[in-house]
Amino acid sequence: MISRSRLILLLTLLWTILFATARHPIIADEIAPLPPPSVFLPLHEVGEEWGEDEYAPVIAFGDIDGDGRDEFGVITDTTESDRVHVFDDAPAGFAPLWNGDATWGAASVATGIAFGDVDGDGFDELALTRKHDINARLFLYDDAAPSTAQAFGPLWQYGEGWGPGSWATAVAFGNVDDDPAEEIGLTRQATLNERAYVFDDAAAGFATLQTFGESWAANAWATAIAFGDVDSDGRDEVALSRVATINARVYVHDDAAPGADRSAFKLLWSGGAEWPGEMYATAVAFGNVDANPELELGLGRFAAEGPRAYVLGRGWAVQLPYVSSKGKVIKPITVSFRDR
Ligand SMILES: [Ca+2]
Ligand SMILES: [Ca+2]
Ligand SMILES: [Ca+2]
Ligand SMILES: [Ca+2]
Repeated sequence: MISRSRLILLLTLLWTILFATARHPIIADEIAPLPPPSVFLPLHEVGEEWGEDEYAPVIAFGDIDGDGRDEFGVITDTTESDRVHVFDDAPAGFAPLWNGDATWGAASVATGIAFGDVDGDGFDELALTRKHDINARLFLYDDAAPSTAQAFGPLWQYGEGWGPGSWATAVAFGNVDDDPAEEIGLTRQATLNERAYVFDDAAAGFATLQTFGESWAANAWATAIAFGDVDSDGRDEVALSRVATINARVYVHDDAAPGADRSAFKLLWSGGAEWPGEMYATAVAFGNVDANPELELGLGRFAAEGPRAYVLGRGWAVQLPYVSSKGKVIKPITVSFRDR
């Protein structure tokens, strides 16, 4: 029997074809026009055969073979088989490129995936994070370049020294300095010490550039990290979201080389300090939603009422409006340069 979601999908597809055909009658040798941008149709589907309790917590795109087209990566929460699946681009028919790490322990769950170019060669590397009580919590794999000895070979790992109960929650890539190679951002669940890291690129041996969260309360931890150039100087700033019952739930820090008059990774802005104790920030992202070149900040929130996500415009200064996704001014920003 056809499912309701499939029926809706089929009707949407049919409608789109009829709509497109009516507007643009198909003639020989004409390239079919794209549907309107309000319509997205499936190009590729993953996971039909997964177990009924298995889901895809995070997906990511990146050009891991350097041909200018992005590959697609997805992690699953399985503890029994491969945790990550990478598929080639559309012209390659989304052919499976790599399935990884069925060898992880039975208690080990993937939590994050991201693609980024840590050596600046135009081929993205792949990072995975996991929830586990021993061994590494972050894995970096090589690109799929033909010149590479082993595609998806292990490049680097981190977190072996973390105690039980400490695990990696998210990973992201960004370029916080003036070279072409990207740095790695990592967040973690822990009750003390660092809750987030920025690691330098491959040429610098993935040395720790910056850590965050040492002063946070024992019940506070970082949920996500994102990089974006919010001031158009060519270097990415760093945003963090966190679970906390007081003080800010999201932070934006400066880049790694802001110039003589500013210190590296200085706190530029923080938000969410006025939220009730049970609310926390679940996600951060940067994107460009308007005409100015500076990136805007996206924020996800766990809450039983009120906005669950925000798009925040440039305003990394004291007393600028804190704006919801509806453009409604909620309250002025309170900037806090201290945290407990
Ligand atoms: Ca590619
Ligand atoms: Ca690379
Ligand atoms: Ca860099
Ligand atoms: Ca910048």
